Amino acid sequence: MTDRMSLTLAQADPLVAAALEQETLRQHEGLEMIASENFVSEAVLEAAGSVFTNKYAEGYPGRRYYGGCEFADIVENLVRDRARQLFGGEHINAQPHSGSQANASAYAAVLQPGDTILGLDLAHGGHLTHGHRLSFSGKLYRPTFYHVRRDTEQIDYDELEAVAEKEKPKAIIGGASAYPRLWDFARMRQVADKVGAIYIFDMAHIAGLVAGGVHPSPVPHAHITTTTTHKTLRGPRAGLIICTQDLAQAVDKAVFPGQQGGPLVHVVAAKAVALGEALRPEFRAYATQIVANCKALAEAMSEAGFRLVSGGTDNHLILVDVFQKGILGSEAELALGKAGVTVNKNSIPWDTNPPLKPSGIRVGTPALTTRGMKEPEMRQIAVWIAKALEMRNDDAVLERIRGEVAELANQFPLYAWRRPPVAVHAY
Ligand code: DSN
Repeated sequence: MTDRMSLTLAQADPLVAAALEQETLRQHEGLEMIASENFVSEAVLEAAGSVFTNKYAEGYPGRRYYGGCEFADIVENLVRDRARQLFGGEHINAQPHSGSQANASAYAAVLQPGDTILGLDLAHGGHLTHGHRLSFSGKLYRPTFYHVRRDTEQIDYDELEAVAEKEKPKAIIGGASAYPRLWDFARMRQVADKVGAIYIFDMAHIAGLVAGGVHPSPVPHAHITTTTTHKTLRGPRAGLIICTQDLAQAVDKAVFPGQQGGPLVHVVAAKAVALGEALRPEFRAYATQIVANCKALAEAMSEAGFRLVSGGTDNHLILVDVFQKGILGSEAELALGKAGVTVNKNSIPWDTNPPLKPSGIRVGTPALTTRGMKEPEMRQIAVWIAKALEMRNDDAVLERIRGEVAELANQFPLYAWRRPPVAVHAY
């Protein structure tokens, strides 16, 4: 070991250490309401920052292209076993580095370039990898789309069926990144069977709710289910694939060597830890509270006069039509950021504004629920959001709200090793 190898981060690289310190403070002092984000446990963090990062393990447990993989095999097998226990699928691929790579692998396993796919339009809540023209999915395959209905703003399954019959897709893709309602998995599978398509469901946003038993599961219906592990599932930033046994070999080959080289073994280890946590009874209570919090937030936002897309929520997020009050989503995101509430601007279905200045914001409860916040805090937060949006051009008001937000956040501490200072940190 050279001397430099044993330095702490602060000694070795003060610039990175300072950025990390600031990010830690930001996470502690603000209210994290980006629907796709969460806070992992100390155990997940420890596994993700472990010496497994040093290991190459191309191949699969028991069939590696490198020596010294016996402990990598243990953690990868734990992911497979725990995911099977949690979600009930026949085969698990534990290696995707991300949700996008999980989707790319799922498609590569069952499609040829040029094949037609049918996914939810990004502008209606879908995801880039479900066929958007700028994503590999829209370049490599021929994308077609279904939408939400204008009246209910919920998935238009009749349209989906009509498009499927006309376009004869090889794969029908379900799942979304900004959809607050339940899915009709059985109806989608019925349509897929009718037109001879593979049914792929990307449950990235709702995986933790499915694991916690508070959301129906797509796994019994879909041929392939993909997910990220870092959203409601509260694991490390990564992906996972669940499929039927007959597709196992094609999926495994599509991940490695098709899409990826060596798995990130430290992240695989962290996935194992997170899945172990999700199997515990406390996780059911956590998932239940995410949804209860979201419903409380939805109600309070409605009472404050905001229109919610689809009128409410069944899951962990709401989509607020702020443009109905003459506010752009981009303005709302900025004002709320100044007030210490982190959300993202988001298009709403049938949006008349462009994606960078859309009509909505997406607000989610998974991260704050991890901090232990419940319905009363959600109602208080709705009051702050309404006030910050009304006074969006008054920096003094936003700064005052930021102080109140930090006070609340400090009552729900995150990581024990880094308590925030009492005063609001200026960054
Ligand atoms: N970018 C993620 C989200 O925020 O929903 C989806 O991958």
